[in-house]
Amino acid sequence: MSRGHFITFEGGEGAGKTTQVQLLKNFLENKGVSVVLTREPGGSPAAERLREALLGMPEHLGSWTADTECLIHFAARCQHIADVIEPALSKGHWVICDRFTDSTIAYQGYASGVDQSRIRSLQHWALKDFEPDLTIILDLPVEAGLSRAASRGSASDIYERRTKEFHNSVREGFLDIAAKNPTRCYLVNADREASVVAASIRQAIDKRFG
Ligand code: T5A
Repeated sequence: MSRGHFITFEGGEGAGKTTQVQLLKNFLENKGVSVVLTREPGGSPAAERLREALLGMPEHLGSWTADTECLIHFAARCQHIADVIEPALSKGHWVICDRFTDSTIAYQGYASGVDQSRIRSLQHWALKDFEPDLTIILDLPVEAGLSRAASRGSASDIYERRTKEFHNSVREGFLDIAAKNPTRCYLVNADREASVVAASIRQAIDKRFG
C-alpha cells in the first residue's frame, strides 16, 4: 500500500482554515480518497490535553513565556504525529491538518520573538525530517480575519486577545515562510468568497498530486 499525503493549512486568525479544510476533505472523498482530518494544537487525546493547557490558561495564572509555549507546541506535535498522523499516512490515508509547525514559527518566532534557529533545532529534535508534502497558506488582512473570527463568536482565546501588531507580525511571518519554501508552500489570497478560495486550493492539489 502506498503512503498517504500530508497536507497542512496555515494562516492567521479567521483566515478560513477550518472552512477550507472541510471543503477539501469533501472534494477528496468524492474522488475516492480516504482522508483523516486533524488539527493543532491537539489532534489526539493526549495532545488535546496540552491544547487545553495552551489555550485555556485562566488569566489569574498569568501566561506562558514564548519559550515555554514553543516547547509545549512541539511536545503536543510529537504526540500527535505518533498517535494520529504517522499511523494514518502509513495506512495510505491522506492527512489534512489545521495548523502545524509553521504556526509555531509564525506565532512563537516572528510574533513572540523566539529565535528562529532555536525553533529549527527543536523542530529537528522533535520531528527529524518529517514535514508536510504541501502547505496551503491562507493570507488576508488582519482586520478582515479578526472580524471574521469575532463574527463567529469565539474570538476569546489568549491568541485572539493579542494586539494588532502581534497579528501583523504573524501575517508577515507566514508570507516569509511561503517565500522561503516555494516548493512546499502554496500561498492563497483568502480575502475572497470561500468557494473561490476552495477552487484555488483544488488547483494546487491537482498540480502537486496529479
Ligand atoms: N498556535 C497554534 C500557536 O501559537 N502556535 C502553534 O504552533 C499552533 C499550532 C489556535 C491558536 O493557537 C495558535 C494559533 C491560534 O491562535 P484555534 O482555536 O485553532 O487557535 O483557531 P484558529 O486556528 O485561529 O482558527 P479560527 O477558527 O480562528 O480561524 P479559521 O479556522 O482560519 O477560520 P474559519 O474557517 O473558522 O472561519 C472563521 C469565520 O469566517 C467565516 C466562517 O464561516 C467563520 O464564521 N469564513 C468566511 N467568511 C467570508 N469569506 C470567506 N472566504 C470565509 N471563510 C470562512
